[in-house]
Amino acid sequence: MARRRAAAWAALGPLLWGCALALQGGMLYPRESPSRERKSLDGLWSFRADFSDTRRRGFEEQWYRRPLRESGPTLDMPVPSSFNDISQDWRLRHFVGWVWYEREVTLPERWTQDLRTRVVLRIGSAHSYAIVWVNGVNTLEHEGGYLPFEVDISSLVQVRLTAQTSVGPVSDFYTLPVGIRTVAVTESQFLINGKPFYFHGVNKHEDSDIRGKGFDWPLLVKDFNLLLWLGANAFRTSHYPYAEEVLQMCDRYGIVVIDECPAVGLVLPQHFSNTSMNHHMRVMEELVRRDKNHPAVVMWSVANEPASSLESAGYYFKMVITHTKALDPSRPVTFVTNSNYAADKGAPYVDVICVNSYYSWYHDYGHLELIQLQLGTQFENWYKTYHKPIIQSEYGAETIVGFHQDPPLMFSEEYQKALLEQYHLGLDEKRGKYVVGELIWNFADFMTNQTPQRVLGNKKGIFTRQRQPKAAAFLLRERYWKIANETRYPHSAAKSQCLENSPFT
Ligand code: GCB
Repeated sequence: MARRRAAAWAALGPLLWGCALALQGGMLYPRESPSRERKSLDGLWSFRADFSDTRRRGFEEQWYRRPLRESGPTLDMPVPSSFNDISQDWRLRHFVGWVWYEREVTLPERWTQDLRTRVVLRIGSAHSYAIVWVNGVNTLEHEGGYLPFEVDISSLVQVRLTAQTSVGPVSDFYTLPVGIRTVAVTESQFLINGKPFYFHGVNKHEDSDIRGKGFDWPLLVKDFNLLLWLGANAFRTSHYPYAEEVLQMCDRYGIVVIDECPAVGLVLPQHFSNTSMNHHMRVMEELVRRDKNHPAVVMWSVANEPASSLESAGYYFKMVITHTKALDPSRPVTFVTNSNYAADKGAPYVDVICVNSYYSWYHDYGHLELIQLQLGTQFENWYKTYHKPIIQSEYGAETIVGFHQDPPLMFSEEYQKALLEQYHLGLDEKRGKYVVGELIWNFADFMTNQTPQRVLGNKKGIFTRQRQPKAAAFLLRERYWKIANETRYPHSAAKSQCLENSPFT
């Protein structure tokens, strides 16, 4: 098969490939029209700051000649954004010197094959001195931020290309990144590629200040930098499917996902009707169809905290879970319960017991000393009844950043830390036996309806809504990296080894 693609790679700077007529004496904002097309280059770019003493290694080693990844490690950097604010690497916070951005772009065939088409690369703005290479050729230099600049690159990208397979010309191309792994569940273990896997991670929400639920690359990259900082290896998409870009990032970073459908609040008897069940099954069909090719997804969650002790919940979950398993026999299926082990009618049908509990939060206020006993009893009861692996799928405490109280009182940073510590003692008792994971509620504070229980939203985040750490984040970081190092490396291995890598274990 002879196959070449019309591809170009460009170093440094966003944002736009345009196909336009020359404009003498002005620079119009690129708008689409019947004669003009645009292709936005916003999104993830490869990035490297030149930390060498002279800041000139990139020029000396000619990083622009080859894809950036071939001359050393790169980071993902969203464009547009400020690299200083996204990273957890303190060296980038105040970095001054050359930084290299690179993006590989596939151009529409007609742009590259129709020689009458003019292809223009436009940079919206780049601080503060920009040099632009296209396919390794220096095409433009520009000094000063804020203002756009552009260059005609037609001659660099227009070549006659043919695509042919043994059965004839090819008119459509699609690339699908793949990863191959197996998932299995035993009586007491969750296995990935045949090895026991322990989920040490978070529950998230698609939420942030101002933007609310809207998808945002800089926010996503910040969140992934925080997940790596934390040493998290997993999260649940509580309580709905997340943007596909999120799952693409998980595939690339080796973060494991429990993919949840939006069945939250199934609490009334009428929610377990046939109409509801049929709709639920259709949603699972859509979810599996969309996400089945993501290796990061290791389990489907069909609901969060349904009234699973209702009689009708038994048949309901039997049907929904059986249907989901038929759609995807390769992955385990669960739902997240807050029912009592003896009353739960759906638990017989799940592969993994995912249980939420809020000891010393929604009851026994302040009685942190009860947590270990209550948690131990919870785990033992579930295990002796079902002999299935268990994930503590939620636990946590509401905390207002900056509130301090010692001895700890509810809502203070000290209380959140102390509560987590008690949970961790209880978890460590059963980790390695049949408890296969812990997911903190929640990664970050998030907005909710107003109720007397919420102080401007849910404050159980270990990060604030603005993604700054509370004291508990440091506690969890210590723990997650310790677990990551224990499960990934021999005991003697240094923490720094893992800090450079994904904690996928
Ligand atoms: C839960 C729910 C979650 C809530 C959390 C809380 O059990 O699953 O959606 O936000 O408790 O903080 O009350």
